[in-house]
Amino acid sequence: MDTLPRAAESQIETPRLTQRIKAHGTGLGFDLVGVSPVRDPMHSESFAEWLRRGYHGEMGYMPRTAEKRMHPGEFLPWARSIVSVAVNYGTPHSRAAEAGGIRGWISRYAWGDDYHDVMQAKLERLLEHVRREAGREIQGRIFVDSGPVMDREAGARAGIGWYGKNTNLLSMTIGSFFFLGELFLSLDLEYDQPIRDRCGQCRLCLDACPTNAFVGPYVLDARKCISYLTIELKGSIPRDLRPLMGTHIFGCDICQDVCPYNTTVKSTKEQALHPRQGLHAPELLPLLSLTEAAFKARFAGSPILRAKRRGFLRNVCVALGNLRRREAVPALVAALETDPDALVRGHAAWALGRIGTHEAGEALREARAKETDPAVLEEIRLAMLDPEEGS
Ligand code: B12
Ligand code: SF4
Ligand code: SF4
Repeated sequence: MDTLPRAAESQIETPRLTQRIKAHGTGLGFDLVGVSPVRDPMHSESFAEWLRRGYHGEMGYMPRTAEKRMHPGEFLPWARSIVSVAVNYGTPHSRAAEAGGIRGWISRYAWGDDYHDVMQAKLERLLEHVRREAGREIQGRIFVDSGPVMDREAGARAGIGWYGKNTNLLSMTIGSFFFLGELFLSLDLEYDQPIRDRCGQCRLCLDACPTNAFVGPYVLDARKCISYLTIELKGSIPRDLRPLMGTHIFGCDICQDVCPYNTTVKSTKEQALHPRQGLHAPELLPLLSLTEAAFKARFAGSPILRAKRRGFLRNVCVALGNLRRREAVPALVAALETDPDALVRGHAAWALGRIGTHEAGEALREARAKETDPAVLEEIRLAMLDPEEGS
């Protein structure tokens, strides 16, 4: 948090300043800009209940920072207003995988550069602009999913979108494929109003979730969500959920892809968020042979780094086990025999068990004789016990 020396110029009145901040935000490439006062979240009780029920799983930072998330005015006592911004990351790429090959699915938000970097840079420029315009000493702080702030609560209060039943914020103009960020300011501004719910009787998203992760409308048990399983969960993926994950190797878009408000999504204006080469429906087998260095080089500046090599290759194994293509057996056998990470070897064993060919069975038997890690040995034992297990 920085402060500026008091500027000599006269102060600009609140409505005009608000309009100028919004116009500048739009000029910087934000698709939506809204302003709200600093208040406790509208759904604090739902959040507390979500934590009490343990729906956050291993995301220990959620309960650790809950007090700050629920009381932004105590967390940042100097702050008066929040400028919420949204950047559309939608592109017209279809859900259908590209023709041929053995392919997986990376969620749309992770096709381009890391959004934290893209939005942080724009918000810094917006903050500089606010300081120039305000003509007096102000404080400001930027968040892009980067601190104990509830991005969707701020966005909803600022009229950026309404809470869809899938818990994502939805906008009439850009659907829900957008990122959120905030600029907290020590300025009073003119505030927007929340917009009304437009989900009505629809429940397409709730019914489409392959892991049944929604406890009900607006409540997600993150522990079952493919996004959590493929990105946030660091260890072994629960065996009963693996068969439900399809070919997702990083995140999931299903509950947004089915939403009627996403059928006519405009393509992002942000070049950095357009898909990098090979990330739309990527070929899976080459990913299994990525070394640590190759993984870091291939995904430099991408959100995919968050899963780390071990988590990402674990996910690739699960997708291959679900595809059950015999052409994948040699690559899975190589992973089972030589991957340096026990997590990857264990999930490769599971995938071989699911594919269940003679060659896969032989590889499992041989690995059982050589493997020393107890968790991998258990995966091998279960894979050999019942190749159809979990299907
Ligand atoms: C933890 C987290 C996750 C977790 C948990 C998700 C979740 N729903 O909470 C996991 C890993 C599963 C996840 C997944 C995804 N995430 Co996420 N995630 C977050 C994070 C860090 C915190 C969210 C949070 O506070 N959760 C707590 C729970 C209780 O909140 P909630 O589920 O939203 O519940 C609220 C509503 O349901 C509402 N509510 C409750 N009852 C009622 C009743 C009514 C009538 C109404 C109207 C509302 C309402 O109040 C609750 C509390 O606010 C935010 C960033 C941030 N700092 O805010 C990003 C964030 C929410 N994620 C984001 C994205 C893009 C995703 C994915 C789409 C990524 C992907 N493709 O895989 C998926 C979407 C999955 C889904 N259906 O939500 C974006 C969402 C942008 C948007 N348009 O909404 C955010 C805002 C990041 C960002 N800065 O852009 N995420
Ligand atoms: S992101 Fe996928 S797994 Fe998670 S709630 Fe939506 S449909 Fe279900
Ligand atoms: S699919 Fe239907 S219920 Fe779900 S967010 Fe979209 S409009 Fe709302």
